Amino acid sequence: MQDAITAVINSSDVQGKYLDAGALDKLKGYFQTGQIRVNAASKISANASVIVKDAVAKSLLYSSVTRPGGNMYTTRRYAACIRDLDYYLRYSTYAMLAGDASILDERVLNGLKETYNSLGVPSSSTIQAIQAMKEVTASLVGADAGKEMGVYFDYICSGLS
Ligand SMILES: CCC1=C(C)/C(=C/C2=NC(=C\c3[nH]c(/C=C4\NC(=O)[C@H](C)[C@H]4CC)c(C)c3CCC(=O)O)/C(CCC(=O)O)=C2C)NC1=O
Repeated sequence: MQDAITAVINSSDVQGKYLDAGALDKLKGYFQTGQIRVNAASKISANASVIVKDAVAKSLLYSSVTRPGGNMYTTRRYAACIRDLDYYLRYSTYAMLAGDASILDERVLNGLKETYNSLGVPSSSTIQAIQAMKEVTASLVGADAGKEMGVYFDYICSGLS
């Protein structure tokens, strides 16, 4: 896993250079938004189950996936879906804190599309639910942090499509 700091340092290190103005600007931006990131993470962890529940209500509930024959039908599958959404929320929060998406590649997206294909989990409905989670999260944490969280929710969606 990388974060905004190691990303900048690693790229200077491979060139054998001190941090240049661009690299320092990136770090400055990251440090200046530190409080916003931590506050957002705190609100998200206190409200995670509500965020997931509201997102499901906005996107999946009473759709074809929750009806007989749909991939969320039966309690076991419904619960697996809720659990997956909670994974996406938790890992997006980690990535937002780190200011870097690499944790999503390593721990979430690696092999996910293949797993979903083999179990018939519809990526399009999953993406809809993640987009709903993006809206619900933004309304909770405010526009700036919401936009930053959106980067990582979108990253998961592109990994799934
Ligand atoms: C932390 C990283 C991580 C991820 C991301 C993860 C995902 C993940 N989701 C799974 C299943 C599943 N995922 C879903 C999800 C859905 N079905 C729908 O119709 C909805 C659109 C959607 C929810 C948004 C369902 C229903 C299953 C169970 C499918 C089945 O067993 O038939 C499985 C198969 C094994 C299992 O059931 O536990 C994995 C590995 N596991 C992990 O360890």
